[in-house]
Amino acid sequence: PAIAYDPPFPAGSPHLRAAQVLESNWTGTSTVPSRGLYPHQWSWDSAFIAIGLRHLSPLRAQTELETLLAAQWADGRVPHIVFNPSVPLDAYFPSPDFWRSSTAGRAAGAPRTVQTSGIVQPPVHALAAWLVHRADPGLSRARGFLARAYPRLAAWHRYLLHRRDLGGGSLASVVHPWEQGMDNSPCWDAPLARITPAPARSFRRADLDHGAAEDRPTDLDYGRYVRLATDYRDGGYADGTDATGGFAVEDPAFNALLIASEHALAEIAHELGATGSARHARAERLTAALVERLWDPAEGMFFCRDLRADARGPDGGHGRDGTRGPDGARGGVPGGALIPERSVSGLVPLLLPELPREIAGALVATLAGPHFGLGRTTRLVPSYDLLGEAFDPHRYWRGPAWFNTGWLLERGLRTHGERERADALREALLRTAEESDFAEYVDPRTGEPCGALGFSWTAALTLDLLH
Ligand code: 9YW
Repeated sequence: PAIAYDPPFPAGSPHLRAAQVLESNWTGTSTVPSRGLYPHQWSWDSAFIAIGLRHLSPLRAQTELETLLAAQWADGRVPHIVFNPSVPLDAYFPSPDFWRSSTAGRAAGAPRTVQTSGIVQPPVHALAAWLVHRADPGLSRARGFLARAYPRLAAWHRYLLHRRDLGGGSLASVVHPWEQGMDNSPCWDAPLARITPAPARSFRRADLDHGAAEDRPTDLDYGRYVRLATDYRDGGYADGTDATGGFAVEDPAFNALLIASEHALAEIAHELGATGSARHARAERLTAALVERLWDPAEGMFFCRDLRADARGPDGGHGRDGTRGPDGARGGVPGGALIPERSVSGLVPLLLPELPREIAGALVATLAGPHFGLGRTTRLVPSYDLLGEAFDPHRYWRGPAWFNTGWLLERGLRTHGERERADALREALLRTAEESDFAEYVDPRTGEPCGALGFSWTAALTLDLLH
């Protein structure tokens, strides 16, 4: 839409600078995460971007989500990338000719008119749609924004809750590290070690044209990402009824975002004149499943569950403190084993208001404790355990702090009445975003910028925190 906005902010103010980032990353129908590194539309980026964009232009924020949802597959999946046809194929890898959505994805109902990837990303969209609606309910109602988005969002959740319940315990599984959004998290090291990497010469990494190699995943990681994506594609992007693929993980952040979005969908249903109570009830059941399957009371945080772990093998169990049974299952929880790596993902469920009080309290203690150090040794929440063997303050999701997880935890702290900590985290996020020129990620201790600058969700979530 041609709605050049003119935010009334003084020159050089953080508002204006953040708005400028979003303006220059806007393509006319959606926002690229970063001009050089990520020149297409990414799914969970768009949700976070819309949350910020609503403060500048509710119309653009609605359009951002509408563009993404227009690329939804008939089976309900919302693809993790929607490709811009005017960007050259070699600008980003894997490109549309790798995913081949319109042919390989035909049985799963990929759209014909637009090229997409075949995997998904965390379901932040219903939450974003609800927040975008609330920024300008009059415009939203006049455009039928929620009435049009609701069936698509409902189908998206149905896909995740039915086709992706690979563990049979009600949670959604991811079948590729890119789906969870934290590509090279140390959580994936063990499940990925079982995957035979695709030969390095079989693909070309465009990301290294834009990012420093030591800030990015390794070539070996990429070989395994490519193998998993190729296998999924060659199977027609079909989801088995059990964990038949090489990689299947239940992730705490992915599922917490699904739950938060299910609550938002209940609010949307209510706004549209239906009752949202069945959805609220489902979100509560999912919260119970999250606790049952992924919470570790001894460690005071949530962990990923690797559904493909050989539960009978010597390291099939949780393995750290030896208190797990030889089958790796805790308290009779069937399916795989918890992965003993502390990731920021395991803190994100703090977002959920109905989390039992003692669990919320334990998460806050873990956030401020030695592994994440918030307010003590770190100014922002690291993506991975400061004391973990794999910790690297500059390498992508193996230590650096990211602004989307920071925003989610700020919300979580506020939700659970931790006002002082939330205020401090908010201040640190704002200061670091501005000082780093809206970096993609930063060193969690020093705030030193890493990855791309002028990164869209950093700018968008800064704007949201400023409001
Ligand atoms: C890649 C776009 C995406 C994010 C992911 C992040 C990265 C793509 O960039 O993945 O090529 O590695 O890990 O969370 O959505 O910003």
